[in-house]
Amino acid sequence: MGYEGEGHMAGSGCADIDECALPTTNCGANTVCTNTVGGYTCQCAVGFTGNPGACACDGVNAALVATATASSTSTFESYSPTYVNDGDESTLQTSATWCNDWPVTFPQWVQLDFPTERVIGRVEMFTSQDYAIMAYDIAAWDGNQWDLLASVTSNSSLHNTLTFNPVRTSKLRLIANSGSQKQAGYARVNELEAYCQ
Ligand SMILES: [Ca+2]
Ligand SMILES: [Ca+2]
Repeated sequence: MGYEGEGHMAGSGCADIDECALPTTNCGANTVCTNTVGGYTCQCAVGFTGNPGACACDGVNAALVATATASSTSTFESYSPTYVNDGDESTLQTSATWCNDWPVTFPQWVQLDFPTERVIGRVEMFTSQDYAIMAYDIAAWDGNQWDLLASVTSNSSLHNTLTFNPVRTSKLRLIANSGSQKQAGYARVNELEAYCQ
């Protein structure tokens, strides 16, 4: 098992079989298959815990290891996109929020780049006190384009929980289609969290 050709000793004409490339190999859901000489191993994918065949969502906010960037950032005060994944869910306005530059044309986005692909099925969004973003989308990069995961309209809440069919992705975007009722030209995001489920 695990080899093809004559004999079963390395260097005696055996060639390893890449079991991971075979359609008959199935590590189970949310796993990573790694080919080895003479065999293969299955492990739970990043973001999942347990054993292959029963890998469960680890419940960790994947955004914490992501790099945050934005389409534009206000230079008026300190509105860095790094505030969206600093682990602080504060909805305070000062030095705790990303805010787009002004004047700019909407949509404006803030993006999380994960170091490795993650399965995302839930997003938690926190915005600034008094500045609930009225309309925004959540989208995931599928390698070719941005796929819409959730769309929020007529929002007046500072905290939104958005759930959707889990996707495997390397990048997540919040695309603000407007600002707040108070300031239509400014979208403010204080924290963007991403979970498997
Ligand atoms: Ca192998
Ligand atoms: Ca924050």
